[in-house]
Amino acid sequence: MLKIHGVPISVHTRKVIVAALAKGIAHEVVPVVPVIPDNPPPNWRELSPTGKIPAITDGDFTLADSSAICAYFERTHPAPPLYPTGARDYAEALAIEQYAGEGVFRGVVHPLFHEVFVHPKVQGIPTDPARIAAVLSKEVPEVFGYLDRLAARGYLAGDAPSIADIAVASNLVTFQYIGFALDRARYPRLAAHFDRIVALPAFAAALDRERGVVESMKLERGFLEAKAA
Ligand SMILES: N[C@@H](CCC(=O)N[C@@H](CS)C(=O)NCC(=O)O)C(=O)O
Repeated sequence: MLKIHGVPISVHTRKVIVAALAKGIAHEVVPVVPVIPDNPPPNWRELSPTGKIPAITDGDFTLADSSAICAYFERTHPAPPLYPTGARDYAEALAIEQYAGEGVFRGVVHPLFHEVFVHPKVQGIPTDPARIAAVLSKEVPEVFGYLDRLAARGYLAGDAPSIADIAVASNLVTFQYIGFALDRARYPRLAAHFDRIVALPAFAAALDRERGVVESMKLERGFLEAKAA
């Protein structure tokens, strides 16, 4: 069976799990936590040259990078499509997926996750409140403002849920898990988009599966419970 190496609370691993669930791809999640020293298996760099999660093994085939993995799924399991067919919509989906990795993850979620979780709880490094404040005051308005404008379209690329929507919403889940609120008054279209995407059956199933890990890590889950109520 296809194996997804990573942890479900990781933004990029979740993206791949949601894509696999959406396409009905049978898989098993093999836990790998790169931020915990000595956690990854000895052959990890053979599976993931950068050391990052996720990577997959599909028989004798190995592949790292969430975007490459989702593109692979699209070829092995074309239905339902996760990429729009029109040239412009397709290109926009790829651009937004890339932006989710660079702008949203690298600019916002990654630094906050490190300050709130990895530094104090894994590495014994005190949280730097100034870094958190800088991300919240500079990066978040720029990144979320852009996403809010894009979300006026309904779906971010094309007229059906695509990899762009999954990639962005996956970031917003982890952003809220670590205790930061999505400002619904300031970014109403992004908030409505988020609600719509996490309610998709594959996304909801992925979040349900994460529940145990999230609770054991004492992460914030109230934003999902509130929606479900
Ligand atoms: N471009 C990569 C990025 C993957 C990535 O940044 N993964 C994070 C978790 S979401 C990670 O492995 N972080 C641990 C580390 O950097 O050591 C992808 O799309 O898969």
